[in-house]
Amino acid sequence: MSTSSESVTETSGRVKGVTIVKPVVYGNIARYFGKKREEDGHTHQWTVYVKPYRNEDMSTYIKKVHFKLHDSYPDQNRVVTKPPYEVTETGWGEFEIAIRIFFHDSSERPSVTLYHILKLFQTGIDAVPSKKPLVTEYYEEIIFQDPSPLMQNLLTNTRPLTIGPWKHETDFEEKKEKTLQNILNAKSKIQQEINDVREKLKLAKEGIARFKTEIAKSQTSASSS
Ligand code: SLL
Repeated sequence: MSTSSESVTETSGRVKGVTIVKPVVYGNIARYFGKKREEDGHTHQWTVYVKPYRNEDMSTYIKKVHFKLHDSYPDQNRVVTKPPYEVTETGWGEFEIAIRIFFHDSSERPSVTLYHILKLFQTGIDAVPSKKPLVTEYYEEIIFQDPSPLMQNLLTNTRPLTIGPWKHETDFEEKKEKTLQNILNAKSKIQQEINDVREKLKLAKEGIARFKTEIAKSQTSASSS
């Protein structure tokens, strides 16, 4: 969370100059039954969730979370009013889930929606049906710009969610490092290509200059003969 140093509460009821960032992790975990279930054809049990990136009880500022499931499910709109913000179901197919987050102070912003494609099946080269749970989750940030004084208070006075350690399936720090490294590698590769092209351009220019002198020379010698 970052709070800038200068802030004033304006008559608009907003604390100008304050930005509060709440990092979250959302996604799903899925477990294959090992076979298709006779009675309904379901193949997986899954849980879709949104949770804090750091150990904090988000119910201080979150009022409820709506998970909008596929039409093939009864009561598609699942409402969760306290942590853990998650829905567990069984099924056979993948589809997009809208995760809509509502805050205690609705004047703040009506809601924030995250979209997640429920992932049940492993894809890629090592895709073998496995009983090992498949986790597909992402990092995201909810940003509060110039919050209301109430919301600022709720956002900054959070308690830890658990007393124990707080860990995610995905090592986001490692992912960040790798992504950063990839960007740096790409940057140096592009710099190298730019240098190569510059070098070629320089040689081409020198060639042109040489030819021009040759032409000029041959023209003077031709006219003087
Ligand atoms: C697909 N477009 O065809 C997707 C839709 C829907 C998945 C997937 C329902 C389970 C039930 C279920 O798994 N729906 O209630 O019977 O892959």
